[in-house]
Amino acid sequence: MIPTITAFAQSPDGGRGLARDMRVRWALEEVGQPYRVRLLSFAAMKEPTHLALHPFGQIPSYEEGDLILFESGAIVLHIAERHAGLLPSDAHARARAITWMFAALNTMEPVILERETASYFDGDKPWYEERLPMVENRIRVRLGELSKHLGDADWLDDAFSAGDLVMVGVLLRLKSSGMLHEYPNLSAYVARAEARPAYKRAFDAQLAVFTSKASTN
Ligand code: GTB
Repeated sequence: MIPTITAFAQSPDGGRGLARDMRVRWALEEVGQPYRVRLLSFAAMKEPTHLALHPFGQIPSYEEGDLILFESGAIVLHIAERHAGLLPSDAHARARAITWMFAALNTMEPVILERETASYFDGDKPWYEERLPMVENRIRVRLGELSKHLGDADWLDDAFSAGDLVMVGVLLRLKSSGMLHEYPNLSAYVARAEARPAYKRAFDAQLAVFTSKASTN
């Protein structure tokens, strides 16, 4: 059964692949699973039809027959469990890969999101410039720890896994900040992931939504 995911009809990031449908597209591409995309306006995301799929009225959602999922991490895990290619078969290695998914979402993403939230909501406040270095230092603590763990390895735990996919999805949100460059092994890690053919296919697919819209406007 071909699953259907939802994504922004008008990508606020201009197709830079930062919205969370990108992780799901990438996972589907890694395992070679075709998928359909339903594009939603911001208004449609809050309408009952979509709220029946996603209680928080967000993207992405995932429909596969009578299975309906939301939360990008849960969707990636579902895809990884159903198809070969994103989770090792060894039980311990599999548990470690899932641990890295949680680490990306629960340990890395919150501090990275705090920086974005501060800029969106408090960027015009007089104390913003004073607060930003504190927010960025909390990110640096986590990046430093992650960098130390990665060392000179290619991936977080031996072979590429869903843990790397979600971690890179999170780290990409820092790309425009320049902070990743302070950790050359993390920059190289992200670049290695972006060079994967499945990543490129997913990136191009989400970009096409934006470029095809831009060309008709
Ligand atoms: N925890 C959920 C998950 O992982 O799936 C979070 C889902 C989420 O935040 N979805 C966002 C959304 O639907 C889109 S990805 N927002 C609309 C709303 O909440 O009403 C977040 C996002 C949005 C925009 C950019 N950007 O422009 O760069 C990047 C990321």
